Amino acid sequence: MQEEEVPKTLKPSSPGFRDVNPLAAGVLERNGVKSWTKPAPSLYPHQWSWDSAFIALGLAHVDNRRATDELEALFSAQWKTGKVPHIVFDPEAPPKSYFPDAERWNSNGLSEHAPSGPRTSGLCQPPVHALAVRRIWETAQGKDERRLENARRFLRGNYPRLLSWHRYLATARDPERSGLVTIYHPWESGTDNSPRWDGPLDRIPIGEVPTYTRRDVQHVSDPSHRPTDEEYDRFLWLLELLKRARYEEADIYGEHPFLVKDVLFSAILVAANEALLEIHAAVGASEEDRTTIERWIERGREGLDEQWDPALGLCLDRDVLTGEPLRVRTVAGFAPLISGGLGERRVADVLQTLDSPAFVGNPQLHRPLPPSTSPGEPGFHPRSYWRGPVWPVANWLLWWSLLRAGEPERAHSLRHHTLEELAESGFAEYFEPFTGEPLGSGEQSWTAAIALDMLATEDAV
Ligand code: 2M8
Repeated sequence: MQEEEVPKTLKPSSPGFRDVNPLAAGVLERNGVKSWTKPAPSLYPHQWSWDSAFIALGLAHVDNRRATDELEALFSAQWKTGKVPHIVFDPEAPPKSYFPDAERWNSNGLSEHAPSGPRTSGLCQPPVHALAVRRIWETAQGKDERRLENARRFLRGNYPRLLSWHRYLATARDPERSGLVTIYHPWESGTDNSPRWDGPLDRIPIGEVPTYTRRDVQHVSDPSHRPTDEEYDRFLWLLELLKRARYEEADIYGEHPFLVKDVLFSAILVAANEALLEIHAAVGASEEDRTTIERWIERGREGLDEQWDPALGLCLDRDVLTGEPLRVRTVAGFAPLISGGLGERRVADVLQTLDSPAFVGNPQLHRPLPPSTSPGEPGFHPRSYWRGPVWPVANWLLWWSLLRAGEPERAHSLRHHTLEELAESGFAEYFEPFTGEPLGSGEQSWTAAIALDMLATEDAV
């Protein structure tokens, strides 16, 4: 059994967290594979979509070339439909190191839309990419002409790819034009075993799943940090159904048993569309495109507004098949903050929930950082993956959204406590909320990447 490196404990934090910066850059360096970066040393040996976006965002501050290469590698595997696949497989990764592997997905064997070169999964993940492209552009400002020209060229090359990616999400994934993105699998949400998905998953009768061996549990010190075998059976059954539909959107939409409007995914798309508008302006694209992107933003915000639950003070996912909201309190409920454009009243409502004992105001927390699932939820588990642990990458999303919403004090607190957690315990994948114990993989790339981005951003308070 190969065990993941125990996260390194960093030197005690110093003012400004100076030690964190080189250590975070070192994690990204060590996880580098050719021109892209794997999410973790052994647990995740391929390229993951939203991880790469966060990684590029962090790399933009230390190595612009690697930041652009990261996204170039990912987008070279974009499907003909515009979909950016959630995993791009490395043919040279150690055999049997990750499951489900390229053979099990068989996406290019089943779908004419899959890219002919790189082998990929058949799903996608939240579209953080435009935020990373914008960061690459921002960090090039004020630099020498060559760097600026490289960034300009990169933007020009990637604008059409981003546009077609967002168009895919706004159409194939939202045939109802609700402004909300439909996901086909919990893996698409990125919050795989979140109790958000318990209700819709429980209703699905599991059929015959071809035998398989889990590889993920071999890479962590304790399998209880990972999803359970029952959850994996459900994940693998949904994958079988997607394969039977040959990853055809219309067929999936007609018969798949897991179709959910994901508010976190949808809110990230709105934020990404805002970034795309800036990229659009920088490359001087057409008026028609601008109108389209503006319409997507407006529709996204309206759709999210309809999912607001005043009693919980959170935004809720919706099960497309029952039409019912999924009443579970998780960090995804802060989606409106991420999509932005809120009135004062809604901002106040969201902040009240964030500060409440259901989240950051819980007196038992090790640090005032949001647990991925509220400790008050029956599905909460402090050590199990997206069922409760604190995820630095989720902290980043809220920190960035709070800054944008003009809430520097709360943003400062999230930044400070996140960096303090990493300085104390290393760049783990996630943390136990009541003890701060590092869990999952050590040396997780996106944890290091968000630290670099937080460190590079002036602390306003
Ligand atoms: C986790 O998901 C993968 C499947 O995609 C897994 O558990 O094997 C999630 O945390 C996901 O959000 C993340 O992108 C991925 C790689 O870090 O790991």
